[in-house]
Amino acid sequence: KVWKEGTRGVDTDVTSITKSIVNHVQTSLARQAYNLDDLGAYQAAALSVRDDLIVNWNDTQLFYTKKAPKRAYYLSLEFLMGRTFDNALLNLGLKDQYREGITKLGFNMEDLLEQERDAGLGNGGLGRLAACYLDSSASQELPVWGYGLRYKYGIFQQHISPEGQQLEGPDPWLESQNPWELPRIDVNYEVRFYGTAERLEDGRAIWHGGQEVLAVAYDVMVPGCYTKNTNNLRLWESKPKRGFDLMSFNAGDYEHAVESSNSAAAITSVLYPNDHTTCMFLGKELRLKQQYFWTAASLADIVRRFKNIGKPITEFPDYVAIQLNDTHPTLAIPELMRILVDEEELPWGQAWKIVTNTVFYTNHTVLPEALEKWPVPLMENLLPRHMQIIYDINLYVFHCHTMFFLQAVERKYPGDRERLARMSLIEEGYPKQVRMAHLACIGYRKVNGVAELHSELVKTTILKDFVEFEGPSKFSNVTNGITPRRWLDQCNPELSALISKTLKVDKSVWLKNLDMLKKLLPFAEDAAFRKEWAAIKQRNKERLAHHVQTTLGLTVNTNAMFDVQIKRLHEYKRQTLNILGVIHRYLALKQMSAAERKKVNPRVVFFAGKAAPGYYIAKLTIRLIVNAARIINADPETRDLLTVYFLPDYSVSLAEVLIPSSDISQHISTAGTEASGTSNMKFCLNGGLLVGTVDGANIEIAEAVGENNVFFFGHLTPAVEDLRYQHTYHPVPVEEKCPALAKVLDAVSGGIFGDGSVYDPLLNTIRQGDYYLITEDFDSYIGALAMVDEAYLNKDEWIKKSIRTTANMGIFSSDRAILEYAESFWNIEPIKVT
Ligand code: DL6
Repeated sequence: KVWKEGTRGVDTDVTSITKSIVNHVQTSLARQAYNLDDLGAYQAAALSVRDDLIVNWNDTQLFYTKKAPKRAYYLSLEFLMGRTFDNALLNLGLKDQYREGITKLGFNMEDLLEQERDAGLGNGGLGRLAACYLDSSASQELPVWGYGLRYKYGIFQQHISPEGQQLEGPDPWLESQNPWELPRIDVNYEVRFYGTAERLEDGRAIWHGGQEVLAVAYDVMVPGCYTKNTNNLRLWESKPKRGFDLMSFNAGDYEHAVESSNSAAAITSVLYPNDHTTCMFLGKELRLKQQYFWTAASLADIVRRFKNIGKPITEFPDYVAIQLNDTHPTLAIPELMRILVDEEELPWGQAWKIVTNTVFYTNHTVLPEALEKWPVPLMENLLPRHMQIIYDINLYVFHCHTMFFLQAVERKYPGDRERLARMSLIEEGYPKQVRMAHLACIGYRKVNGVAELHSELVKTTILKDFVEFEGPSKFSNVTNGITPRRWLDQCNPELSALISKTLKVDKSVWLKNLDMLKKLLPFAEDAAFRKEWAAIKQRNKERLAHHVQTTLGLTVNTNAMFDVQIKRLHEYKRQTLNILGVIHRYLALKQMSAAERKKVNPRVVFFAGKAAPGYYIAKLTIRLIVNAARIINADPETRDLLTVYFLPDYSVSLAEVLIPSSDISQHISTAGTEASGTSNMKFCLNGGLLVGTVDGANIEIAEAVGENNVFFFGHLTPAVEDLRYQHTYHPVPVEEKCPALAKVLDAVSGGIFGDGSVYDPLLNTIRQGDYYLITEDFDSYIGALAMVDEAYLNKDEWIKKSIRTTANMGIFSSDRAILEYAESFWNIEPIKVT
């Protein structure tokens, strides 16, 4: 049922909405309605929506406080929220009323939606997953809060130079007023760094001296879909504890006077552009500072809220579950130990029991280079007490709370020194390093991966020793999910409306029970339905073409198949394979006669994604894409049949335009490298088909939608290690192994896209070593694309596949995923705010 109960905090008829917007123009913005621009109108409308959100949010928090249910806290260093206005309107069920009100005031809803800046507080999949989980928690009425950082600068802006180089610019997203957050100056905690930790005889320690900064809370309201439940995302901002050093100021030394306040503010100034390479953070003290600042403030807040219930601290795990999103918040384990041992004065064993019953850890990658490690000297200096605790965990009580961890390992595997060294929290070397995944693994209640294959790989590779030591029961899987509110209803409103009309069910129902999409299956056989379905896809293509025209001034052929790959640029994701495949197609087209070309299926290939600023090879791939696109798109012989676009500055908002338009999308990582992927789910939910490797969640998508509706290619995970071995120790030249690829590489080196030598470092990664196995998969990739072409020729069959794909995607709703976490891990229940 649509949410229309009399529990709204504000009136939501069109007249009241219009009044409220005008009122905000005059009071909150102190402007006049008659000379207002789109930005002002957006701000006033947003503030009006916020009024409703605030009442719901307040009621929800009050309700939770009164009922004191067990709560879960999702600690994530990244929340890639995107825009809020449209999402809030849809979740509140108020979009139509606001559209009418805004039109009455002489504005256009779409123009106002465009005024909002994306909240880009994340790098990619991991941060967007966190945002989907917040939406699902609120929509499924679960008492879940998110905790993160309020970065002043989000993910960098990407510009592309005329030579095709990625250039980075800052993202000052808070420059204009952010109506979606509530500053809570009254909620603040002191966080300490450096100083000395003195051990006391009773096992406690006193940590003193060093630098103290203030963590100040900003609350972001997270509305559920058609429910009053409105959860909270608390983001911390760093502030100096004292304004500035008055002594230096009085002595005229102004620089020194503000030094400490600048260093405090720096902690939350910028999001690190992470890219699966911890070496990027090696020695980056500020990154470690961010991690501790955030976990310390969040835990202080969680403990304070728990204490307000008035229960003894031993009951902490009955009221609190803490989910670590990757290893970034692993310091929560030693920090909670510090609070329990040093402040609450619990014996070590009791404290450890509380920690290990409270904390859960999700792993998001098995790439060895991405596993976080921190140098011991850095940790010792910045967090002396935590380093002591980590050493103690390593040596002292583990599992049964009576035995040293390493001693327990030793007892189970006598004389196995190598295993001991492998499992230790500390990796030997110069310098020694703390292995954060091991810490998360020891201090956990459950560990999970994010897709079936990935979870299996976690158990059999990076955490194999721990599974053998502890048994497999604590290691499990929760396959990722995506919120259908943003990734269908919001980004593809016409498809959403068609689904509601066809199922004869209000969207407020099926959007929260996505398995209902299965009822679309019989309609794949209905010609009139297929026509409507295809027409919506076509209009979505035109919407994207319009976007490209207005932003880049380029004309896109909307009669072609749209082929999309959008994700972070990384060697393992193999955008290189895609662009080499495009060049192969181009060369083949050039060889064809005019008659042959007539039979070819026209294709437009879209790329979008950012490369980490220090990731040279990934940036070179962008350069190759941009320069190949320039030449290919200008070729009068082929341009009706093949064009390529690299859309700069990929963001959540751009994805919302790209995804509904795609006929086919590419998810082509080397088998065993992509933990899950979530854009694959978004494309398929919107009726785009998938070409991909047997990797991550592609596998489960194929199981759900039927293998005949996806285009798989490439080697399987078990073959990868052996192939890499062959490439290293018995290399065969590309010319022999894959002549088709050799031709493409030679064409690039030969300079068809400008100076070929520029690309040598990129092409050499394939010619020598080929760690990501492009040579091995190239032929079957080209074969899969040919099958896509063939399938697309039969438009009717293609649309049937598209409908069946959407119909079977219900299982990938993040509602399913979050309910799995709630039931199997956190032991929390939905609680409806009344
Ligand atoms: O689980 C969310 C997302 C997965 O879908 C991607 O497959 C995976 O690459 C990503 N992992 C990370 C880990 N980052 N680091 N380091 O972003 O998680």
